[in-house]
Amino acid sequence: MLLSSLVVAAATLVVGVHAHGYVPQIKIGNQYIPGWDITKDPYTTPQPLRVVRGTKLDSGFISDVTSTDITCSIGNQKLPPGPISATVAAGATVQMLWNTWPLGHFGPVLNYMAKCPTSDCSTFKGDTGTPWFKIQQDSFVNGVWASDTLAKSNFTYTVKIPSKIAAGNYLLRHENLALHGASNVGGAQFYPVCVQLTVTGGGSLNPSGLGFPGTYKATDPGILFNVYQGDAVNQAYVPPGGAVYPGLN
Ligand SMILES: [Cu+2]
Repeated sequence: MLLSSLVVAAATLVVGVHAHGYVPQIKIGNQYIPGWDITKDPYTTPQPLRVVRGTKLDSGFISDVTSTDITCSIGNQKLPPGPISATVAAGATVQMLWNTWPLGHFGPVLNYMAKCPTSDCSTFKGDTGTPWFKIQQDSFVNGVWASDTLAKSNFTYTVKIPSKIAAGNYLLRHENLALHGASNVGGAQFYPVCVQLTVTGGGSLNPSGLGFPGTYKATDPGILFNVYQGDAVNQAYVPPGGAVYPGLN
């Protein structure tokens, strides 16, 4: 029994160090919807249709903000095999259920959307132009980084879909930004995840203006940042990508 619990503890530690985390499931209202499970979905033929964009066979980070991987994670060039989306009402929430997130990979949690210009999102890469707008961000609140709060909240983060955006199909870009190595240029680690959504209701707003790649620069103060300089500095942290788009709710 002692041995088996040690094995479990060791396995958990290995996952925490190497796997970072991904989003195998989301929740809208009371409904659980499969995300992208990197332990199963890449090995299934034909590739299953998932509302979370698939990635290459790992959950690794992106460090080059000029790469098209920054849009929707590693392998952004690969589009889903067909149309699928999760339906959510404007003003409602989408819960991102990460499988895990390591404490100590701390930083802000940033959330953007882009309206898909086509009839569904399955052919939209979102990696050219400036289709994105920021909808929600949390950084350093009451002495705790948002990613640590996510890790301590059953690896769950809740995104509110803006109430005033126009109905239609969108990509939601949900991102953990780990700053533990960010005191050197190129040391910040980006973990974006994209979800294909159909937003119902809403209003008449059609925001845009940000590009991935494009908006983030390696030397942005929220990307090149020494996270170990103390609380006073952390309180002044300015997340990359600017302010949340005004008037969304
Ligand atoms: Cu790591």
